[in-house]
Amino acid sequence: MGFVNYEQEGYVGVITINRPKALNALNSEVLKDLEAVIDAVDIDTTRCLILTGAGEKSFVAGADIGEMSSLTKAEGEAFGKIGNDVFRKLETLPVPVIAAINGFALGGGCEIAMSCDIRLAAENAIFGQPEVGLGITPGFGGTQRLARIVGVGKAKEIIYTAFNIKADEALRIGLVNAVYPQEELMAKAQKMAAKIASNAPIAVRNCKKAINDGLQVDMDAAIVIEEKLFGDCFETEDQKAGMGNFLAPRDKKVKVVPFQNK
Ligand code: DAK
Repeated sequence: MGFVNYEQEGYVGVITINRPKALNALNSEVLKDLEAVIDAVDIDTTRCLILTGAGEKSFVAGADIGEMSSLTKAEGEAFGKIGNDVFRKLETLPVPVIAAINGFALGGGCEIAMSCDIRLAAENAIFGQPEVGLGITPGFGGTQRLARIVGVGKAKEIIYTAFNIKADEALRIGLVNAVYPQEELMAKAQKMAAKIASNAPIAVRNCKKAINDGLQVDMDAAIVIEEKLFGDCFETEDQKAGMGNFLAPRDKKVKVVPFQNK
């Protein structure tokens, strides 16, 4: 569809932001297309998503500066809301999302990567929050998510200086999980996605919710969230299959029961 492609193979879906002439910058059309693609993901048949950008140069080079330059306050707020809604959808989607960062991840590009669960980067990836150089603050969650991922001091340094950082530095500070040569990036993302998809989907989904929701509250409340989501797995077909597979007699060839997402 439009500026965003979606392909699914087995349980893994790949979302590609496809506006390479503008280095996949996010204008309101891209954001609307992305929202429509996310809304259409069938969580009964999808167990992991990969988000990437078209081309070899850029993941997402930020929000569209041309479109933003003439916004009024009210329009700026409306644009910010579209972006924030899409980013929150990705973050709270009951399916893990791996960002495969194949180049520039600046401003809104860094922010959308941080809305994903796991970040894998190509060696040419460049990260940064250049907003203060443009006269604005990071507005798609950058001030919040970056501080949570890399810590307050590093986030403030990156945001106040607007310096870009390379993939190896992003790895060192924990902004990305791993760095690969560009030509290996998608295969590595696919391999990780396939591994995630091979596990019990309800359990994976509940882990995502427990981690995300638990980080918003104090430890006592977080443990209650965990207990609830732990309990929620019991009596599912997948819990029975997972434990049954483990307990099945090992001396005989017993057929492993696959996870059904039930
Ligand atoms: N917006 C629009 N077009 C962009 C773009 C962007 N962010 N980034 C690149 N392009 C376009 C360029 O204009 C150029 O278009 P043509 O001239 O060919 O038509 C094409 O992509 C290729 O770019 P370059 O020719 O510049 O390529 P280079 O290799 O020389 O440089 C670069 C690559 C990524 C270093 C450079 O393009 C660059 O600095 N781009 C801007 C990066 C940036 O500052 N990104 C952050 C944008 S600010 C809000 C919420 C969130 C936000 C805002 C508001 N609210 C709550 C309201 C988010 C803000 C941002 O993300």
